[in-house]
Amino acid sequence: MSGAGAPTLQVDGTGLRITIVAASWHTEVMDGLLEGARRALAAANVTDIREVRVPGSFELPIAASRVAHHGADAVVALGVVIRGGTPHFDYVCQAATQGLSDVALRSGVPVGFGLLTCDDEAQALDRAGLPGSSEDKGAQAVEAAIATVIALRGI
Ligand code: DLZ
Repeated sequence: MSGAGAPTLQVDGTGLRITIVAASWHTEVMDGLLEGARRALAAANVTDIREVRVPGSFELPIAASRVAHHGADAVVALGVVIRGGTPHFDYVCQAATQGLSDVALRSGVPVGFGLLTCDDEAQALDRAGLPGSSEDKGAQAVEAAIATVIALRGI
């Protein structure tokens, strides 16, 4: 999947309560995703920010579900899964992706999807919003979550 074609979203999240739920595997990539998300929240004027850390991406949906049912206007889920030599990658990616989608649909609370699913660490670092990265998926997940809150309010 290519990052080309991503929209430029100018979002104002003033007054929103946003919680980041973040996995802990692959520290350097996660640090980049988290910093990108924090930068985007500041740029969008969001000041009510919480952060919840979970062990791995498999645990993102349960944390996102709890947060979505306890007052957050939006959730931003961050994680990175790197393909190994076993089918484990597919199971973790599938569970996290489907789980996060279920949380959004069942709760009605937008979930920004900042889960990287990569073949190797180099792909992940290139998307992590670090110096030299070509993409900033943590920031994009924040912008998408805020834009969706605003879009839903207009319906
Ligand atoms: C077990 C596992 C593996 C092999 N790889 C990753 C990964 O690349 N990224 C990630 O976020 N989590 C990984 N995990 C951990 C699972 O997500 C989960 O935390 C454990 O299976 C315990 O439930």
